[in-house]
Parts: sequence; C-alpha cells; structure tokens
Amino acid sequence: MPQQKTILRALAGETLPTPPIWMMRQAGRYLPEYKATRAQAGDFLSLCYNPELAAEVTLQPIRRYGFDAAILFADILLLPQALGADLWFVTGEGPRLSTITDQAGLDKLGPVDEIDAVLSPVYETVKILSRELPADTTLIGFAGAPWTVATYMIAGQGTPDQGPAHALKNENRPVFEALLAKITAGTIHYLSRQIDAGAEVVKIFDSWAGSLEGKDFVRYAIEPAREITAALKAKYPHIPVIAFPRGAGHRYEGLHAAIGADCIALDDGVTPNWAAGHVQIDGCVQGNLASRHMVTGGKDLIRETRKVVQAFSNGPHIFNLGHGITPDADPANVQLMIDTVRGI
Ligand code: 1CP
Repeated sequence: MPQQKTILRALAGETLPTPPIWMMRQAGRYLPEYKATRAQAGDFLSLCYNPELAAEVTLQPIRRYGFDAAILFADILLLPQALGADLWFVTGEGPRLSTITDQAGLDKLGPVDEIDAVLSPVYETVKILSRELPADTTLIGFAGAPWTVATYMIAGQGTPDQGPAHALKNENRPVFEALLAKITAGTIHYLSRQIDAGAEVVKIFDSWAGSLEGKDFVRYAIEPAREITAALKAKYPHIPVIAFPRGAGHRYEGLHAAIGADCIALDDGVTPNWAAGHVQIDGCVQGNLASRHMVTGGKDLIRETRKVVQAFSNGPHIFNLGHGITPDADPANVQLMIDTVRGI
C-alpha cells in the first residue's frame, strides 16, 4: 500500500513540495494548556506515568497547530529509573539521579527484562495515542542515546561539559563501557515495546554527542546508535529510525550510512546549505531552525524559516527546530513558523 502520512513519505526518501513539520519539545511549558495539565498531574514524573494525562499533553500541540507528527510525552530519564536509579525533579532546576561512579554502583542496577514493571504506563500512553491521533499524524516514540543517558546516570544531573562522564570514561573504562552496554540493551527493549504498542517511528536523542571527540565519538555516539538501529531493523524492518547526534558539526557527514538511520536530525550548529550538500545527499534530514526564533519571532523568523525550507527543498526533509522549544517561546511564533513553511 502506498504510504500516505507525509512524515513517513519523507522518511522513505520522498521529496515533498512542502516539508512535513513537528517540533522538539512541542508539548511543553510554552503552552498554557500543558502547564494546566502538569498542575493537574501534580509533578512532571506523575505526568509521565499517567497514560491519560501524558496522552492529553501529547495531543495538545496537535490540536493547536496540526503538526504532522506527535512525539510521545515521556522523558529520556525514565529508562535509568526503570533500571533502578533514583530519579526526581527539582522545580526550577531539573532532573536529579543517584550517581554511578564504580562497579558497585553498576551492580545495583536491575536486569533489562524487568524495566517494563516501571515503563508499562508509557506503553499504555502509546496505545491511547495510536487510537486517538488524527489519521494523518505520525506517532514518534523515543529514547535517549546511551552516551547522553549515561552522562545523567554518572553525574546525577545535567552538566555543562559532561565532565563526570568523561572522567569515568577516562579513569574506569570497563565500568563506563558496561554501563553503556546496559543502557544500549535497555534502549533496544524499551523502543521495541514502544513499537509493539504503536509507535510508527523512533528517535534516538544524543543531546551531548558533541562533547565526544575523535575515536570516542565513533565508539560512544555512532556505535551504540548503530547497534540500536540494527537490532530494531532486524525485528521491525518497516519502522524508520531518526538519529539526533546533537553537536556533531562537520561529523554529521556520512552518518546515515554509519548509523543505518533513515533520517539524521540536525541541530542549528550547521548551516542548511552545508547540510543539504553534505548530509541530505545521503537521505532524509530533519531540522534545523534555531529555537530562539520561537522567542524572538518577526521578520528574522520568516527569513530564517524560508532559508531552511529552500535549502532542503531538493531532497527529503522534515522541518523541525535545531533543539527543543524553550519555555519562554511565544505560541504565536510557532504558528508564524508553520504558516511560513506551508506558504500561507
Ligand atoms: O517542568 C517540566 O514540565 C519539565 C520539562 C520537561 C519536558 C516537557 C522535561 C524535563 N522533559 C520533558 C519532555 C521531554 N523530554 C520530551 C517529550 C516530548 C516532546 O518533545 O514534546 C522529550 C523527547 C524529552 C527528551 C529529553 N529529556 C532530552 C533529549 C532532548 C533534548 O532536549 O536535548 C533530554 C536531555 C532530557 C532530560 C531532561 N528532562 C527534563 C529536562 C529539563 C531535561 C534536561 C536537563 C538538563 O540537561 O539539565
């Protein structure tokens, strides 16, 4: 049967007259309706583990803007929690986790095949969404990439330079690599269950890939993403994979083949013209308008949005931001971006 959903067509390599659109963090604090539902849930984690409310916040930006894809509302840090790490969120600061710095910490984690005991509400959210989404909207499941997830599990919080994770990598490589292997196995299991529940595409977020240098980038960013993609493709050959090694810079070149992904998501550290010539020539790309335009709006937003659309117009492209939309964004600027992409 020919594929009708625009996102799936772009992921299959089709060049469309208008790129399909969605936005990283499209369900989030810039939307008043998100804040209301989050308040109803009590806190962020309760929202993630409440299938009805998590489905509701996933649907909010679809109702408001008619995006071509919905992304499951959850967080990359639910997997560490399911593996046995303590996880909590400090209001106004962000996530906190118990830390892993040695073999003893690693040994405290539970087996991969027991993560569903914690994660089953997430699969329930996916099931609700696959029933309730409009027929032309694609449902994207996701997980963090092993390196990015490890940076939080090692440091116990977000870090500007991923210092603690680099330190463990350099000082105790066996423990570091065993942790990455565990997260990789957990991610394959977690994404498989999301697909079983109805996710039509999966995305692997490697937000901190850019801080890996030289061989480390290959070993700890490309290789785990390749392994996850290969395992999923063996079981679900028809499910497209989007890889997002944020901050890869010129190393974005060749990543479709190196990872085996159907789409490479680009941050705004590379220009659309460069990426069209060096990355999109190998397949679908996603991105890469700078998120700040959702705050600043106006003529700059229109000009830069057109630049992205124009640069990628000769190949498969999914319009997106270079990173997540921020809480201080103006919802009206999102509409202006969509209207500009769609030529309204
Ligand atoms: O207070 C709130 O309501 C929490 C804000 C928030 C939201 C809306 C967090 C905390 N996570 C999320 C949802 C989320 N996180 C989604 C849902 C789907 C959507 O995009 O709409 C997704 C895909 C993520 C992924 C995620 N979580 C990443 C990878 C992408 C990225 O932004 O780089 C990362 C690094 C996280 C960790 C995380 N979760 C939340 C915060 C504030 C952070 C970053 C913490 C830090 O580094 O300090």
